[in-house]
Amino acid sequence: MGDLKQALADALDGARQRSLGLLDPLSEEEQLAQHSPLMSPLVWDLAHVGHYEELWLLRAVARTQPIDPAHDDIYDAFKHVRKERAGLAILGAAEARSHIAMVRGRVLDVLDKVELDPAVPLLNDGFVYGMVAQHEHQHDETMLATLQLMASPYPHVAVPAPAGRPLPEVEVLIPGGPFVMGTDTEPFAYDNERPAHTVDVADFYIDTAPVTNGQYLAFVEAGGYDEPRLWSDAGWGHRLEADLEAPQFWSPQGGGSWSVKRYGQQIDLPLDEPVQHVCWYEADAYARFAGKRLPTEAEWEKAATGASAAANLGGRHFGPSGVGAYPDGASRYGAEHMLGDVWEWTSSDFTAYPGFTTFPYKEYSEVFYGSDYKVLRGGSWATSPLVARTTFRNWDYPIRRQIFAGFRCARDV
Ligand code: AVJ
Ligand code: FE
Repeated sequence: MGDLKQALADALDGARQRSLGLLDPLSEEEQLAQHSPLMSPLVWDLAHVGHYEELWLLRAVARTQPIDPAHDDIYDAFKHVRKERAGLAILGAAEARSHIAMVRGRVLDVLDKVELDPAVPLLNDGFVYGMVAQHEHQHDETMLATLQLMASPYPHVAVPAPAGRPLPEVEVLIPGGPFVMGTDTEPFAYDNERPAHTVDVADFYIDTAPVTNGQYLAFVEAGGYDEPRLWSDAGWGHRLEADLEAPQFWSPQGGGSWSVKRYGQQIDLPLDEPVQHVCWYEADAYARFAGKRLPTEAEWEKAATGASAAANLGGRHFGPSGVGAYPDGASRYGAEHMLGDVWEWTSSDFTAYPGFTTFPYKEYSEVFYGSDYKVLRGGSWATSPLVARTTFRNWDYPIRRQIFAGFRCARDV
């Protein structure tokens, strides 16, 4: 096998070891259960990544026949909403494992023989293999969100995250002017990151780091959740309807102290870590409280120029690091934690870049374009380094909190 093929096989293997490792500590019942109406049964995610792999690395690449036609319904994310999936005839824990292992075996045989023809867009630079490995890692992050929602503690070993350090300055100045947004050259970039195009932004300040639990606590304690003037109309409506009072998983301990539930353990709120499990409406209200605003995704991407993957990624810490823990990952402008720790809500809707074309299928990006979804950037502590890059775009509804999302603020000069 050539170097590229070996790297692709390694990427697939790395994703698989991660998926299996995440589910290893769980009983069959826990893998089949519906832990939240927002999430799939864990074993559905596992078999779904195998089905996606069959679709792209066997059926698309090698024109094979469907292994089990029923899977085209059961494991299609568009055919059944998440809360219905436990009621489908899904594979059990052992069956799912042997099924996806069988698919993987055939995939490696095909990879061995296929010509990665640069004239075929799906195969150029091994794109479709990168797409499938990224997809599995994205579902691993989804599974980590499900595990956090489980009623019983998730047995795991968290490698302690590095401590923070005092930041040199609270915000950095990003000079206005054109920059190149998106990419034409990242081999595994999704269609929504393309094409590269020039965008002009005015001078702005952006926070050096994401808003911390300590900073967010000041908003909670100042009555931010009871001050409609800090919220958008839709945000205030949602705050009332969902009875939001603090980030998800926080609980007051009396006397002004708070704890947070993390994978079933109750810990003191770590004040120096980025806040997570806040929805877009909460982020937007906090920014108003701070006299600032959320950055646009163009501003975010410009500020992130040169940020490196010296960052809290890959999930081994099971939570964010202290703010300031990764000075080496700073962007060209001195913005830290742009990659890793928490996804960062931006003010932008998820829309197509000028010149966008769907590739290779419209259900990855195109069907989600519009004003229903807000863009998140940067990846979280649970995001694989294979996925985290400064051009990567994530999106979700502005009410969602189960994802590992926080934010940083910006302001005009
Ligand atoms: C990009 C995270 C919004 O989980 O819905 C997984 C990724 N796409 N399978 C999602 C995805 C197809 C997607 N997000
Ligand atoms: Fe998927």
